[in-house]
Amino acid sequence: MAILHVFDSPPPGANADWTMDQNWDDFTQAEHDIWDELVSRKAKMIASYASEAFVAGLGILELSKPGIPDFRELNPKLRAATGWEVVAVPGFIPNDAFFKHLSEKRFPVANFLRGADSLDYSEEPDMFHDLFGHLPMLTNPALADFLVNYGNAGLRAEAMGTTDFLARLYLYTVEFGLVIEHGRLRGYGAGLLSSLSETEHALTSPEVRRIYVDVPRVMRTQYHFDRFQEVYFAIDSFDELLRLTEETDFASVYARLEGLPPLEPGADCPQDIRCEAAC
Ligand code: HBI
Ligand code: FE
Repeated sequence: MAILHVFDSPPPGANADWTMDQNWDDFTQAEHDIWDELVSRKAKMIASYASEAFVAGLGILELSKPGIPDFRELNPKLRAATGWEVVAVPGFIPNDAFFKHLSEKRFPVANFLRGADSLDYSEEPDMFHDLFGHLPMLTNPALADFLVNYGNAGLRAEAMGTTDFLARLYLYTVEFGLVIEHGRLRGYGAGLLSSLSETEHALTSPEVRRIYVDVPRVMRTQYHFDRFQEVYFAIDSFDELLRLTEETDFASVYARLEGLPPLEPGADCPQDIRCEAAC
């Protein structure tokens, strides 16, 4: 499937801020069935490999209930947990609009679902990735606050031209992050948990680098778009992730990194602290 849902300006049906009606009543039975199949394919993997916070969030939001979630039912549950809500958008939206929504506790959700021919892999983030992958963690207060800070940092980074550095932080935490729980390694990243084979690779492969998160190190490290990551960053808790980002002056990190070449995804750094926890 080609990348089809990227826009330069809001398409018909979308507002100036890129939001649109979810039009839940327009989803077909075939689409609800695809959703149910996607959920059932993930269940075992989530139970074995996902963070407790993710599993708790799935329960709070009842995301495993049959059918595509109706935002009119979903939003009251999410709001009660952390004050966040979801808004439907047509697909991949410009950085500034994306950051503004996050800074105001609105998580943009692509309003289309992958086809029955791409159940195991969707080239584009669709509503299954956005809802099932991202929303559970948005019931976690620390992760939810982290994402507000990320949105605000994004608005500043857009003005400074340093979004690429910041985007790596999102990629290596919100999309591919690992967390240590009760001495065991678990996944909480939405991009990671959307793939059983990448989750097993990230948590168990001896080839993979698993290191403790370090903001400048993360922001300097390039990532893969089209294959498994070679490095994953682990946190001890979501409070730690939030604290780290609150205590780091991103502007001075960007200034330092501007003068340095980026690191390859598989780079080895002497300062890296390897994470020894097993899955
Ligand atoms: N738009 N819908 C959507 N989803 C994203 O994850 C997203 C986006 N626009 C910009 C963006 N992500 C990223 O490039 C920023 O996080 C850097
Ligand atoms: Fe995502």
